[in-house]
Amino acid sequence: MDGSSGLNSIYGINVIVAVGSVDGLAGAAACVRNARDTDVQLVFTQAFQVNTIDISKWPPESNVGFIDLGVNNEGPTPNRQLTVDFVKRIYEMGHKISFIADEHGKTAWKDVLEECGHSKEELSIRPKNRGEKYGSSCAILMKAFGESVDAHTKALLRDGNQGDQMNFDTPFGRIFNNAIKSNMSDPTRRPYIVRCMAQQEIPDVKIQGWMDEYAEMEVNLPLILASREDIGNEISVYNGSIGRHDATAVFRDAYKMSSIVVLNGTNVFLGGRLQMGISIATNRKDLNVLEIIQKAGITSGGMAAKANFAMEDKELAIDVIRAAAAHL
Ligand SMILES: [Mn+2]
Repeated sequence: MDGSSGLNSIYGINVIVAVGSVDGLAGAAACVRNARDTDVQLVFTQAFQVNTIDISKWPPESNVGFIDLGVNNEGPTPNRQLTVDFVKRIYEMGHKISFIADEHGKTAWKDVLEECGHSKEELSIRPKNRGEKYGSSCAILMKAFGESVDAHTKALLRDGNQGDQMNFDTPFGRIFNNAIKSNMSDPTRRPYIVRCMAQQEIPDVKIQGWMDEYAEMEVNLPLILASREDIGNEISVYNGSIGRHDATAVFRDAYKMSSIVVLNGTNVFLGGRLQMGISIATNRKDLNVLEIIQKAGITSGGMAAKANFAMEDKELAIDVIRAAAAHL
């Protein structure tokens, strides 16, 4: 495959389905910049959520590209059928998959395409295995684009490749990472940022505002960590109401002090709306905090490693978690 065929394929693209990582965002921006259709539809998803994508909104006979999207055969609930059904739906609706720039496993993609009556030979850019020469989606795109693309495109792909290795300390990496992390669940941010950064090197006022929110979170992180209260049984309580914060960063650092972390005054999704509540999280694999809290009759959402609930349930939640932790 030479550079020009990869680039030709991008030129005719109508829909990009990408994962919302820095690798996915930078790769999508590089593709938007080099596409003929400036209104390329941008769909951000995760491997385990492709069943929720509404294909009916896509332009007829779209050329579709996947970026950083692996087959859903890993993670806590592997179910590759989800990916098979998604690919089948795309073809049934009259669209065509033009390229798959993904490094999560080429054999898995080959098998899915064949199960859907297609083959990787139809792709202008083919999936790779991480650990091969092309360790990120941006690296795969860089190779496919070749030397003919402009400096802006190359910079996007270079920084996206760094982001895939968790290095966000690059001009574009910092913009994508910081503007997204201050509100991971806002569905409007990713398409907006990708379209903007496809065309310019510096963030606009809106994106700068999102980055400033992240800067505020970084300032608050040590203050929240300093609020630690050790209540025994490997449980620490932190005061998140100090200010805007990245809860994931709080938990990551708090696990260095104790295996069970209670974060008071943090944004949680409960009953379909975002509200101020409490999260209890653990890095212990033998403790399903969500199950324990739900069994106590507390309305709670989240996952095995992290439960979200309302402020008023704090005492009961801590009691049941303490009891469970003490018995394990
Ligand atoms: Mn990646």
